[in-house]
Amino acid sequence: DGLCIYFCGSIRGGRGDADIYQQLITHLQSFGKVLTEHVGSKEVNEKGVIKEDAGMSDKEIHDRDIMWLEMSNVVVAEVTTTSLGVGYELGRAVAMKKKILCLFRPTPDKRLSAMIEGAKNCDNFEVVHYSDVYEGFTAISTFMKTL
Ligand code: 6K6
Repeated sequence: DGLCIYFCGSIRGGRGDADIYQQLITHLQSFGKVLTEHVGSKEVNEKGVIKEDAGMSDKEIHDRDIMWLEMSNVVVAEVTTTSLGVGYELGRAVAMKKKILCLFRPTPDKRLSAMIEGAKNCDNFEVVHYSDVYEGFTAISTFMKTL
């Protein structure tokens, strides 16, 4: 009930998967509070401009996101669209010893960074390959049961 979830998805790295982020966030909201729900917002474009947040500096965004990351119990990242910000958040989350689930949709021309795929271990860092959003929901539900 008091679970805080930090969702990561590309913003300036490209908004091509924003619809999928929104669906994954909606599913995650049945498990707890998603602190970063704006990541799935249709109001966010590739410049990272979001209506409610217009006027926040990059430093304010960074500092608020790191505070939310510290508050969170679990981190779920959709890593198919390459994003420096998501990679940075995942590195910080590992250092904070957070429970992490990465979701990746493989295609013939796309391989996940070795630094994400290779971070997979038994306890804190999971990487799941999936093909449609329903498989993503299942992966999230399975992961949440291990908490
Ligand atoms: C407001 C004004 C200007 O930009 C905004 C909104 N931008 C962001 N707001 C909140 N979180 C952000 C923003 N830009 C990046 N992030 C965080 O980095 C999110 O938590 C994403 O998971 C990740 C995306 O990084 P990039 O490198 O793809 O932008």
